[in-house]
Amino acid sequence: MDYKRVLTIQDISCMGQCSLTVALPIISACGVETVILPSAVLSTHTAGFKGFTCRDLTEDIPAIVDHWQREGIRFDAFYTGYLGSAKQIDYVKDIFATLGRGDYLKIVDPAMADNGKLYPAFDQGYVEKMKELCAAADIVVPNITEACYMTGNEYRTVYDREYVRRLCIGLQTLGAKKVVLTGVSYASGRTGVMVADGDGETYYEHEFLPNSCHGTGDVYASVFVGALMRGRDIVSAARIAADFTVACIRYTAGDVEHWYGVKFEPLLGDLGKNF
Ligand code: PXL
Repeated sequence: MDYKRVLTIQDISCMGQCSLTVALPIISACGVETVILPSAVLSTHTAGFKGFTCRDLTEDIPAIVDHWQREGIRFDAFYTGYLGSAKQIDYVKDIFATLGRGDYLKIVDPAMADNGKLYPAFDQGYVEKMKELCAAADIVVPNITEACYMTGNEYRTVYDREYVRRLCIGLQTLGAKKVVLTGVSYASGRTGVMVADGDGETYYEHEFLPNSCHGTGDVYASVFVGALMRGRDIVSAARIAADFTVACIRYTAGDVEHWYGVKFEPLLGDLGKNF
């Protein structure tokens, strides 16, 4: 087997089933070596818990990267999610430019917004910086809100294919080679992902489950990265990721205590069977 090594750069939310605590187990379950670079350590994620702590790790990154350089450590892919600061984005761009091997892939989930709003830690300055990172990416995996912030389109909850095409073209005009836009819904009870890969667009539609869960974007992007690394093409990877995410949301439905994340762990064994 072709053994791939991914570097994922995002925060550790100690509690909350998102970012690294999701990416590490999921990409590993896909059979891919997963190296982590924590952007920050938070006691919980920022979407619903009150009074969380946050230690930004931006200043630790250069020494870590220097060490990896000295050791000759290289990666087949980079996958970034929630980052700690705008300055960190410059470090991440350097990492993209220096630590890849072979035809390495750069996958950016611009995790900074949802439901029409930026997450509490971010502002327009961060959006501008994230546009730079997306410009350097092979594949970006935004939701509709993030795509709107980065392309200057107004956020809508009801839209047509033309609107979605505008978002994808806007992201590609920034410089992102391929776009996997999540949460694209044209009919009630249905949602899906739009893959714009430069040659055309492919829409994969699936069931919409009303219990919206935090962290589903991270579950989605992690499976997508794992599937790509296991040799799936972009449309197949987008489909496997969507099916797994829906299964996790369904598994979590009905547990009101579990508002902060998706219960993905019992389904990891099934995920591994895809590969
Ligand atoms: O799931 C995205 C995410 C990741 N990390 C932190 C977050 C969020 C979303 O709110 O707060 C710290």
